Amino acid sequence: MAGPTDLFHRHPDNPILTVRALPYAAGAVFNPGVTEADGETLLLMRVEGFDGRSHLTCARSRDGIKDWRVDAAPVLSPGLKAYPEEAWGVEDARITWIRERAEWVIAYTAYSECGPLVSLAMTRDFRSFRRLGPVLPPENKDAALFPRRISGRYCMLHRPVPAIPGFPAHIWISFSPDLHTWGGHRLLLTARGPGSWDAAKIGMATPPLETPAGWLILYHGVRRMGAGDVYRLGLALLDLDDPSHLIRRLDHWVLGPEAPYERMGDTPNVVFPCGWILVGDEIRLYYGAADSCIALAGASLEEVMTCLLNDSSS
Ligand code: BMA
Repeated sequence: MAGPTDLFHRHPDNPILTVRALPYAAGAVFNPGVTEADGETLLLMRVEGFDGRSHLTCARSRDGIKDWRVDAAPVLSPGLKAYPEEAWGVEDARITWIRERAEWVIAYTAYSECGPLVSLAMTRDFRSFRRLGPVLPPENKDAALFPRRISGRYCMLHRPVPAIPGFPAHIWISFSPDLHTWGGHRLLLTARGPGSWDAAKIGMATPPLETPAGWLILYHGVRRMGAGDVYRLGLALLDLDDPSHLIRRLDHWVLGPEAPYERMGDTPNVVFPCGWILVGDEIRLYYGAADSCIALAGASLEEVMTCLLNDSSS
């Protein structure tokens, strides 16, 4: 049986996308959301401009690895008068196809002058977007929606930050009848504190993936080291009918910065995915590396589930 750190395999062509693939000049491209649209892989990438603010731009590819066609202009940019909470940029889009709505709902970080907060936007074509605006106040980010209602309610995972300096930041779950109003807030997954790889703060990586055994959750965990933060990834499983119930959580991380493009960049030692897709049994995980470029890693869903379900750590 594959151990936790054997599950994900980096693609040999990594990094699969850098700023050189963009049709306009920018500082960095990273942390993409991903979905399948019109038979292609679509990335909604965070692009950092030379003013230091981020916007979102689409890239499409037939095989999801090469020949990316990047839009000539951003699809979601900050600076609109109607959305002052985006004044410092829009970041880290997580895409969920919601079948009953026949549209994608995107949870992203709007960076306001009062800190980061959670905003939602909808699209049917990744060309025009309908913003719902902020749904959770600052400081909050790393939000991801479930693909369907559970017991009649939409569900969202997110990461509020405690106002007390040094307090760890955990993942919460909230519920909504209409995507506008969120309540029933509950603590779901905690940063594990000193001595662990996910000590200081944790946040959702990708939207939850439905499996017969439960909702598969990938999250990032941060450990503060002498030389700075290290971002790694962990797995957990939530109950299908009651996602506020944690079934299992691995003790070990499953992917951490090792490759040079993950170790060196604008922020060293970061692997930061915002999306994955399932192709047959293969999980394709797209992630930002060192806040500078985009990389791809694959894993077998069957192996992931076997590892998680046979783990005796929690
Ligand atoms: C997090 C987010 C991510 C970023 C990561 C590492 O807090 O802001 O966008 O990739 O830090 O710098």
